[in-house]
Amino acid sequence: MLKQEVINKILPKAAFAKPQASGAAFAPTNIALCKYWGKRNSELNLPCNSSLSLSLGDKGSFTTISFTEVDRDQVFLNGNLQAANTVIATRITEFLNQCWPQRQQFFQIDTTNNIPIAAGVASSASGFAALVKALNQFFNWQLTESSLSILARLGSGSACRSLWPGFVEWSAGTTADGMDSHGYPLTVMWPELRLGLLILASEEKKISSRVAMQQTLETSVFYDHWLIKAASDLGKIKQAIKAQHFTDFGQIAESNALAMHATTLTAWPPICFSLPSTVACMQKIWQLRQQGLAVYFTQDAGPNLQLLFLKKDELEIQNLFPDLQIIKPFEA
Ligand code: 2P0
Repeated sequence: MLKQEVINKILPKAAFAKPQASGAAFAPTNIALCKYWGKRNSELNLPCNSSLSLSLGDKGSFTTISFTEVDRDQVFLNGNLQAANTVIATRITEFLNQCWPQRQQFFQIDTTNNIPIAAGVASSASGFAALVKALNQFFNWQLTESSLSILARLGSGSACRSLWPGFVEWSAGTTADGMDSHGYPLTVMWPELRLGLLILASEEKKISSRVAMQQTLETSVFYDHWLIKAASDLGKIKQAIKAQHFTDFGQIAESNALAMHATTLTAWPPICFSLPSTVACMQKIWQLRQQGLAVYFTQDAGPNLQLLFLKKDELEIQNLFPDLQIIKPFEA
């Protein structure tokens, strides 16, 4: 199995021989500004296109890992034991089985997310990133950040960007084993940048990102155009970040999100992540921009929007969107 070969390339020999008492680590949630949408290899979560994200400072997952005497893995989320058949427990156990085949030892994994699940921001990204960091500490692997990023990607694609704060690029890579497909931090800081979480619905998604991106790749006639635009957007947004040119930055991010959603709408069966309230908020944002306010949005695989704006407009935007949860990605 290819995944096993990749894991064997990354982990040191006798990787599980010398456990510490426990491992503990934090990883931030990230929001993509140039989206990852579509895989060239589903087993390894290798993307068709490179992407770029912004980590949400101290908002994310804190995970501890230790051995348990119980004869199966125990996954606690925010203090609550998750049933073994839940998506989260199954994905973690499968991942641990792949890292350590034929293991006789089981783990207790405690994850606390300090961003509410209802916020509609993916927790699998920070969750898998924190898990591989905690494993790295527990077994004293001393892996490089790039190796940790590859390992996190095998759990969930977007997790490979959650190893660093700030802006992170995930290079799609070209090799079959994906050893060149991992995150790279951008050195740019942008202290005035703000990201607002606009929660429009918190019920569970009807379709997972994993299924939706595959369905899109297989059926949308726009998919090839998406790949061309994704490459172009990535180059342009890196320039806008470097120049701290906010309106270019916001426009590229918003346009990229809308293009991703255009591909899902043109998939068959069609996938529409937006609700009427999502569209109403988009129209409100477009109207505010016409009135001169520099506010843009991005949208993940769900109905919620994430607003992009600068510190100087923070008060005005908070008044316009009273429920907005404002994140300062570059301020403690
Ligand atoms: C992203 N999303 O770049 C894109 C944009 C959602 C919309 O990555 O199958 O949970 O585990 O690799 O990473 C969400 O998909 O999917 C995602 P898998 P993942 O953030």
